Amino acid sequence: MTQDEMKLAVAQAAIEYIRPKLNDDSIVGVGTGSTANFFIDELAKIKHLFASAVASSDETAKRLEAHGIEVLDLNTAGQLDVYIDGADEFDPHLNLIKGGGAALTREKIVAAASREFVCIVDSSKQVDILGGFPLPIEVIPMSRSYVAREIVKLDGAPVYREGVVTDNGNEILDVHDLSIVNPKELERVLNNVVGVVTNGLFANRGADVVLMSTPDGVETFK
Ligand code: ABF
Repeated sequence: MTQDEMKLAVAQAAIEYIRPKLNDDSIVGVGTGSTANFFIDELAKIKHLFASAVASSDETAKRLEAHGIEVLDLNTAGQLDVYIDGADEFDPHLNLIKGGGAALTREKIVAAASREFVCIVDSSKQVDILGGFPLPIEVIPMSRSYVAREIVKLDGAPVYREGVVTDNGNEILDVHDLSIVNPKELERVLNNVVGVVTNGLFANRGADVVLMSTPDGVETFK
């Protein structure tokens, strides 16, 4: 099975997972990335079963609209029933690292505004301890060097993701060499560094469900 076939399989499993929860008024939160793109293409096939969507990035909004799915601003939508998105890593407690696609801030906002967060991944994303994937941090541009120095004090090795500007006009630092044994605490500590907009740890609001594609089928973690 190729990685794309696994992404398609988990996208289809997510459709089956959310289908019974949808009604004419449902607004679906939709994430960003290649797995989310498979999900969007599958979601388009059942667009008659829900009202509209909220997107976690401009790229996702474009893809949804290209399928004829109405995209609402989150301020208009209010609380969402369900949010479906990928991740870069997940641990046994369903804590996540996200933000490899630089959309972490809007992803965290949409996740926070949703009753249920369904994370869709393939088995390459499963880890015991988060941190093998460099932790993305979105920063206000003028704070980048200051935030980097503060992260070095936390024993991380920050690398500026050159040439990337987020949908919010900010920059990304990718933090290497972290072994994240207490993700909730580190998420809070990083949030308190002045200039940090968002960090890619989704621990204080992790996933409610992870659907993980393997060559033998899709596994569910709750
Ligand atoms: C988003 O897309 C991100 O938070 C994460 O960085 C990435 C995962 O992408 P992919 O599905 O392409 O591996 O969900």
